[in-house]
Amino acid sequence: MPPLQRGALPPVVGFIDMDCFYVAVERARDPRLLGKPCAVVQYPTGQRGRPDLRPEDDRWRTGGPMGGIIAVSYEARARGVTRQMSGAEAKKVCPEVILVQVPTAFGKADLQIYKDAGDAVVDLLASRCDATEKRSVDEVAIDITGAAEHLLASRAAAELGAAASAATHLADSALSVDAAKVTRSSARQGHDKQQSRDTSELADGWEEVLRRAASDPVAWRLIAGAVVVKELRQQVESTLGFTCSGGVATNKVLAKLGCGLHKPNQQTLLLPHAAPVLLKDLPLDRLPGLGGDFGQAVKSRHFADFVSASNRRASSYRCRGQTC
Ligand code: DCP
Repeated sequence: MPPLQRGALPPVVGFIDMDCFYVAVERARDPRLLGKPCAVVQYPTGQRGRPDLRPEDDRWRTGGPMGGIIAVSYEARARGVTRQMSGAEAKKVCPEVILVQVPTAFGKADLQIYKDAGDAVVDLLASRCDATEKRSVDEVAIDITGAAEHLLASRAAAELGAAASAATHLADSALSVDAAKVTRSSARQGHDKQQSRDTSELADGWEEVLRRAASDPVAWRLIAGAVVVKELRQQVESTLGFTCSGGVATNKVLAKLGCGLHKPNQQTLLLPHAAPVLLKDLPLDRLPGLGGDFGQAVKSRHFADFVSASNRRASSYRCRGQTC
């Protein structure tokens, strides 16, 4: 294994995104929901004087007024339920779906149980990370450089390679490149490719990666980082009962991008050489920060739906600016 040169190499960055988070929190509170198609719905607005529903109250809704869906279990996604639907629409496409309303306090949504669960995840991750950065209620970027270096110093290379390759997709594998081609909205709905977990496809490319990593300290550290993320994800599940997906790369943007490629309960390693392969056909809206209105503005400015096309247009603008 190549010698470590702390400080001279890029950091090892992980990204953790909880799977169907509000549903997971409800499932941890009520195991009857486990394995079932279910969704969390907002409280009905415009209904003054309704009694609040505390977290411990029966919050299952079978009919009547309810708000829109804000979180969907993967079992319900497979049956056609999406976040854009109302509770009634969800019941139409999937009559067996269980709808759980968010708790309310003082007539408004009370999101404390979800915030507390997100904080518990961050606290647990912090115990083994150099730094944590909460990016949303259920997303955390983690600096795992120290933990990765510790593994490199304490475990055999073959053991690390075997552990990483058994649990981690490579971001430039055929399966990942295919997964990257879908837009953010279909990714959210859990498209087929994203949910596939064929182990032969998972192994695709790993032999070559491990061979090359023997003379590439950056890659070795990232491979060790994949093992750290795998262990952290296992710890989150065994301690808190939530599954999550993970990404590993040398920066937050790429780690998050990798994380979103394979969900739920999977993880992806984005080695430096894989970035151009992955970015080539990536829909612009898959890039962190470009999912909403700003992404739409960038798309129309560059007349481009894909990262590669937008790059080409951006360089041709620069070129024209320099009269070349
Ligand atoms: N959420 C919300 N309103 C929205 C979107 C999300 O209240 N319009 C809440 C419910 C989600 C949580 O935030 O569970 C996290 O949102 P994500 O977009 O990360 O989606 P999920 O975690 O539900 O699903 P996935 O497994 O696709 O990440």
